[in-house]
Amino acid sequence: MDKEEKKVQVVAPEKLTGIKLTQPTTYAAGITGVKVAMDHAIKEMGAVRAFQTLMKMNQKNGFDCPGCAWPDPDDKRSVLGEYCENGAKALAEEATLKKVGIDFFAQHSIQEISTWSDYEIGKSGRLTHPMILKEGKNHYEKIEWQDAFELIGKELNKLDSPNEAIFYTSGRSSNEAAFLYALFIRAFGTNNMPDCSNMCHESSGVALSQTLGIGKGSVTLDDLHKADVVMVIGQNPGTNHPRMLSALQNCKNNGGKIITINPLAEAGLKKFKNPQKVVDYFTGGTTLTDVFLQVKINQDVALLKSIMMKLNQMDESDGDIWDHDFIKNKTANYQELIQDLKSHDLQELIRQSGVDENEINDAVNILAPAKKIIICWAMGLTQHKNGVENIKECVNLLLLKGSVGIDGGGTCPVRGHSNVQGDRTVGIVHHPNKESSKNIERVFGFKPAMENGLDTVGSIQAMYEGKAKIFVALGGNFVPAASDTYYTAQALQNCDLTVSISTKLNRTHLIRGKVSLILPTLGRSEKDHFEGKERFVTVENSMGKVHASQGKLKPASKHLMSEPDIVANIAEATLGKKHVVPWMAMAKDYGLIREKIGEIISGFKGYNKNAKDGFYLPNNAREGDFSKLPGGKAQFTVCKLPNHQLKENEFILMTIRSHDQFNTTIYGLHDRYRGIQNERRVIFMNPKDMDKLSLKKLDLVDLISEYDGIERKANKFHIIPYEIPEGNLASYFPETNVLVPINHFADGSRTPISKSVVVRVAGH
Ligand SMILES: Nc1nc2c(c(=O)[nH]1)N[C@H]1C(S)=C(S)[C@@H](COP(=O)(O)OP(=O)(O)OC[C@H]3O[C@@H](n4cnc5c(=O)[nH]c(N)nc54)[C@H](O)[C@@H]3O)O[C@H]1N2
Ligand SMILES: Nc1nc2c(c(=O)[nH]1)N[C@H]1C(S)=C(S)[C@@H](COP(=O)(O)OP(=O)(O)OC[C@H]3O[C@@H](n4cnc5c(=O)[nH]c(N)nc54)[C@H](O)[C@@H]3O)O[C@H]1N2
Ligand code: SF4
Ligand SMILES: [Mo]
Repeated sequence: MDKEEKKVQVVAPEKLTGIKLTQPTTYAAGITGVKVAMDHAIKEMGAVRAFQTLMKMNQKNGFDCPGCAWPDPDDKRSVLGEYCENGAKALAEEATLKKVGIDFFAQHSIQEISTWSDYEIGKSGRLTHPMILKEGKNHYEKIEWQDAFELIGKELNKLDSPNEAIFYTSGRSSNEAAFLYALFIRAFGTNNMPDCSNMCHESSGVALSQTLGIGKGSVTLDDLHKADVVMVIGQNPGTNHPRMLSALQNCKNNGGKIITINPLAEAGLKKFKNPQKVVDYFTGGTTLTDVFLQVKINQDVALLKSIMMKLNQMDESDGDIWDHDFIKNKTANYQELIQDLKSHDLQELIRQSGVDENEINDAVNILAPAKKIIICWAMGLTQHKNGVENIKECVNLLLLKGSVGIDGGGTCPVRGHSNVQGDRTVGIVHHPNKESSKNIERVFGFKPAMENGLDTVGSIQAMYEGKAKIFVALGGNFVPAASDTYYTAQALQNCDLTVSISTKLNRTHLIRGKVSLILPTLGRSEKDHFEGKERFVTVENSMGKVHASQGKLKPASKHLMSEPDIVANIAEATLGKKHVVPWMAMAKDYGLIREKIGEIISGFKGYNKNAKDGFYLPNNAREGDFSKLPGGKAQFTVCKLPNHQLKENEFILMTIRSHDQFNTTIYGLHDRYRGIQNERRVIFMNPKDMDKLSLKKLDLVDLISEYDGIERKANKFHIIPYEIPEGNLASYFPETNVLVPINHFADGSRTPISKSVVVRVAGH
């Protein structure tokens, strides 16, 4: 092979696919949603298999949807199916009949595959065999499982320090797999456990732990139905948590109100036609949002401050707006917060937020008499430099109203991956928890690593600088998901060994260390047999409920191993057969893993007995118990306003999801609700900004970001005139990740600034 051929494309080709524009829709779901869901499922899975499997998804005794982390109802499940359009797409993607086997890799070099789009790579199908990419080779070849494990063990043991290894986790792994993985990593001697959460809800975890004493949300699904007001901030549930719309509809039917804060008028937040309610087809569905505040990107703090100032003025004149008993008994720093509010100029805050004052007044009038308030949020708040403070400002409002720890009120960070929350609970954290460390020592008789490990950004930097040499990923697609794609790719290419435990082929598999391994694993929807016995796993949803998930489909290949089996084998190959932890026995019997989780992590007593019915984990904020916080009180925080010094012709770009993707997995090329067909290389821009730059609809442009003197470029995007605030842009992730600088992230959580990247727009 010549030198040219050896280059792998680390980013997807900047190739256009033939855009068509339609009108953005005004409602989500409805009959089109059902049709699209079935089209995807039938195309990938075959009709009979698709229908049968979908009926088992999110049912008791069935399997948990591999899509997002939205909870299922506690009791009654719908006989029509408990899933949404994007849940069906997630299943179709996993349960596809297409295969990526030994022949596939013999036929296609990594260089060739890298010239395909991420959509094409994903559509190749399911991985079927363990594969190795040897040093200097361009094709993956088959390797026996045992040889792969021995190679990993040998390489890990060769390192000068365990801290030269990085162990990534994406949030789809079960509690059992994640617990075993974390246990192994800490027995090996490091806490280098970067996790997809670091790029996602880390800001929520940090803000909530510091203010309310628990890094998770406080509400249940039932609370959403009972709330007086639900605020949906920085979240697009119609696409990313579609069944949340049923909960919002329920809330509305019970007399609740919804306030939406978003730079985009997302379809699902306007109107929802419930696919399970025949009446919705005739009545046009439910209008969900009562007040829409079209905030400028990253001006939520300004907006929330202006809302709180107005409410505070009402409280000072009439009283009874804030919950003064709650504030007095349960909170700290109230005076500081009020003083700070008063130090701002209201009109200046309103101007900065970009929202019309009359609309702010509408929101204020809804909030004033309300007590049961829930704030839901996702990436629109977390992925900014002030991501942690964005969330603390939401907590401030809830605490002022006494809305935390009551029925129908509280915090609702809406989680991404279907078990990202569970993975963290059972031990995937780079800052080791003292209590569970002590318990590990008591239960297993070894001292787990105690030094703080590296998070996602820290791991990438360490690999880039040659300080870490082995990268192991339990799921995920690290290179396109992380920021600064070229930098991240170089970091992996500097490694001696890269290992991916995956269900499907993705770009990270092509970005090799000296040697690379792909270890194919079972998906959620598949039967997990061991010596003739069927096993089940457990997961935790966005609201802290743990429950069982049991796959129903025949596995994509008989050569797949379950995630716990793979982890246990790696552990044994690394630590030896005589290690104090019975790795293989635990992998064989997940009940034993659950028993140990019960002994080590609080809240899991009776785990095996309760797994099938499901159980809620303890949640101090839900109970209104803040005793573990300073002074035993929930904490108000004085939050600063974000400071963006934009130069002439600079914009703030948010990198968001289309309706047809799950993170880096591209289901299709449409973004139906936003009126985009057959193209992902688009930038949404305000028509006034287009005029300023003399741009016309569909013109082609490049994006340039410049941080610390380094220019980063993403080329060839169609300009789409869109109802987005002036000075703001939106485009899809992961195409725009090349623009996100590695060393710019949220203060306190180190979450990359994926929703506020400063860019210039240039003609292509
Ligand atoms: N179908 C599908 N489901 C998914 C995923 C998927 O890719 N596809 N991903 C999963 C994962 S891992 C996650 S974390 C979640 C992500 O769920 P979301 O957070 O809903 O995903 P994003 O597309 O990143 O959308 C961010 C929303 O925030 C808004 N926004 C951006 N910046 C700001 C801001 O400064 N202020 C405010 N108020 N709003 C802002 C955007 O307009 C957009 O509506 O979804 C999960 N579910
Ligand atoms: N610019 C920008 N970047 C972002 C974001 C953004 O909004 N903007 N969002 C961030 C967020 S919120 C997140 S969570 C991360 C996501 O980062 P990741 O979690 O790393 O990425 P995914 O695309 O979800 O990973 C998909 C891959 O997971 C594997 N997989 C799927 N199911 C399973 C399974 O059951 N087991 C195993 N072992 N593997 C499986 C498949 O091989 C698939 O290719 O991206 C982040 N990156
Ligand atoms: S809302 Fe999320 S978990 Fe529920 S079916 Fe849809 S994608 Fe799956
Ligand atoms: Mo996420």
